[in-house]
Amino acid sequence: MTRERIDLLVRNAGELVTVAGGSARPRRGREMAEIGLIQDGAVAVKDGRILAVGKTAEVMDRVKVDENTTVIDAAGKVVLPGLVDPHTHVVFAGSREYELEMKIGGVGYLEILARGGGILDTVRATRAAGREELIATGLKYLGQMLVQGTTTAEAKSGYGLTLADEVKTLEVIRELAQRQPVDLVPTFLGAHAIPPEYKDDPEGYVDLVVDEMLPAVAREGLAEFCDVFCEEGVFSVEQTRRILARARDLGLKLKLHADEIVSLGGAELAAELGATSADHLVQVSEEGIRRLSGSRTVAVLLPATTFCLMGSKYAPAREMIEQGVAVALASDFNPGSSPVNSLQIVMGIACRQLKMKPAEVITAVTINAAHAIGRAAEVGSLEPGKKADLVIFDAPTYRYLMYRFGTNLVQTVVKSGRIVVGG
Ligand code: IZC
Ligand code: ZN
Repeated sequence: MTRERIDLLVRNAGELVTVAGGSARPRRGREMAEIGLIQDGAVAVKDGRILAVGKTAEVMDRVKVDENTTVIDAAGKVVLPGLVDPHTHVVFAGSREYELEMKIGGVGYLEILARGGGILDTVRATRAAGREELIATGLKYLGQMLVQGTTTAEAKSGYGLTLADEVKTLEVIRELAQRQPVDLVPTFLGAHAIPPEYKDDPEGYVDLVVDEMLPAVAREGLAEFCDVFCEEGVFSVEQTRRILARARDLGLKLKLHADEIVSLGGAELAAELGATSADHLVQVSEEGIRRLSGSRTVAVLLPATTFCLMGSKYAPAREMIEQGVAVALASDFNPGSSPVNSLQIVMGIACRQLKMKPAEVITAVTINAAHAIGRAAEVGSLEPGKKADLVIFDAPTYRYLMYRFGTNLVQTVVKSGRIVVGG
């Protein structure tokens, strides 16, 4: 057999975590702890794709390293697939640090929104912002995510809430995808809040989303997913069903903000509609868990949000995993309920508050996260043919990543075979 010349080799990894074998469907139940751990592992990369993965000696036998091959020695380090963040609101203007005192004083998230603040405050700032400003802040936030190990992220609109401002946001996401290394998956979230001009006519706003925004977004190919903030005082289950059914007819894939603050039956609706993911699920019902476990819908949990909202109840992750729900984790990065864009922090909180085991957490931020945004064939594991996205952590074991929570342990990030962080 002739050995293939390669562009990049990562070798001698203390722990190489492949998460291989889960590309066809999300991992659930006990499978969530199967992470394909290889000691003294190596990854060979050619033309931006993974060519070989295995023990260093086996990989070295199959490839040809020449003077143009970049070789990284990962002895004593942990190598993971590039992290996937399947729920972010990364395009927005302004910030909402003044909500801290309100939250400490016991004012609820939905109460702040009902007073015309919260999301609506960010809507005012985002409408007023030009494209260049949104691109500049987006580049800054995505750069922060990349240095912390995120190589693919979902990105939602939802702070425009007019046709023009939603299109502006989705065009900014398209521009951001071309201007920095993190792969972006665009989601239309026109149904994020009822804008002030429709305060007394919420059905009129749903009509606008269904009759004008969705057809325009689909026609221009601006989004791959449609999401709705299905929540008490925001969009009802009926309104959500109407919006998502239309989105599905137009060829978009579906997501929902489901059962976050009030248990409305969002999980059941996600399963009914065949949504790709149901997100949050802090207040999911027993029936909701049952429906999700019998569906292909991925449960995307956002524990940094519960932490930032100072909530006492977290999503019932253990129960979901034990009942066979496929669980993923995301940052929910946004200016209100989760100004956190580090998946390492989310991973640390997931162990401590969701009681997820370190191996389950790894699955939840790699292959299951990739399934939650329809990218499992391309990213989320280290397997031949996939994009060469990987992260080298200055950590002796994968468990150390959750244990040492709060410090950025990333040493090197490789995106599509190119070193984009570290050396
Ligand atoms: O800006 O508060 N939950 N949407 C739904 C958010 C949080 C974002 C925000
Ligand atoms: Zn969200």
